[in-house]
Amino acid sequence: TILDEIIAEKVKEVQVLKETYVSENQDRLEKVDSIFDSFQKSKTMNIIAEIKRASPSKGDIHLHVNPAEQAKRYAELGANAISVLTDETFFKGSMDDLKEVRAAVSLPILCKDFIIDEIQIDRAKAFGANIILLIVAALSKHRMKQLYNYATSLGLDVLVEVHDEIELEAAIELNAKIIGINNRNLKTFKVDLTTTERLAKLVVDKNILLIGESGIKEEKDVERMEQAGVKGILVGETLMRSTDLAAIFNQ
Ligand code: IGP
Repeated sequence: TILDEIIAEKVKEVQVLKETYVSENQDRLEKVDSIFDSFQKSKTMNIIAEIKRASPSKGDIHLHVNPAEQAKRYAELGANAISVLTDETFFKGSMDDLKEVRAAVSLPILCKDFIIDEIQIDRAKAFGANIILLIVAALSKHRMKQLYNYATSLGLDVLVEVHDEIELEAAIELNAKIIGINNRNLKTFKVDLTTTERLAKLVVDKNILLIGESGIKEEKDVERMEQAGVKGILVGETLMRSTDLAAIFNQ
């Protein structure tokens, strides 16, 4: 599957990173509050707006976007956090995109990548991320737990991504506080908003923050996510393709 391919590539990247990465000075980084409380408390839907140049399923989306300008625009229009796709090989993003976004906005930033090693977490933090993504489908239970504990020990929020009932159970077992329900199956690329509707119902613990991810295009999709009970949505393609962002955010 594509996910296997991506993970194989990440294994190589991590090898190189371990030989070359020198940790950066983090003094310049500002502290931002965890999204957990602010998202849980707010009465309206929280939006995590994504910087996504391209994807394996859609090809180029907005390849030459200026990440800092796009993030500033998202922030002005009321986004609650920014997600930056940092994978280079499959999504044409970069850690420099993340760094530029960090310099441009003071919102929480999600480093959106396929994390399989602690060194990627170190780097995400050093480049200014506040939240990292861990994908249940991409990790063994044991590694998931290690990486989760490592990230939280560094003061990062962790968005634990699930796509089906079994993965959701693993996330709950892990005691994940923030769970993202991905409407896109990373193995087949099929998008189905009923994924969030189905899985959100199974989360009875009110102390878990739920985020609906992927395939959100129209107002009625946002309403469906709201009805499903998630407190936040992660939107990439629709925002990246839009020529009238203000109209979308004002809906
Ligand atoms: C955004 P969309 O359909 O709005 O562009 O989706 C986001 O959910 C998607 O980019 C995503 C993703 C991921 C990308 C969700 N989980 C894991 C890469 C890896």
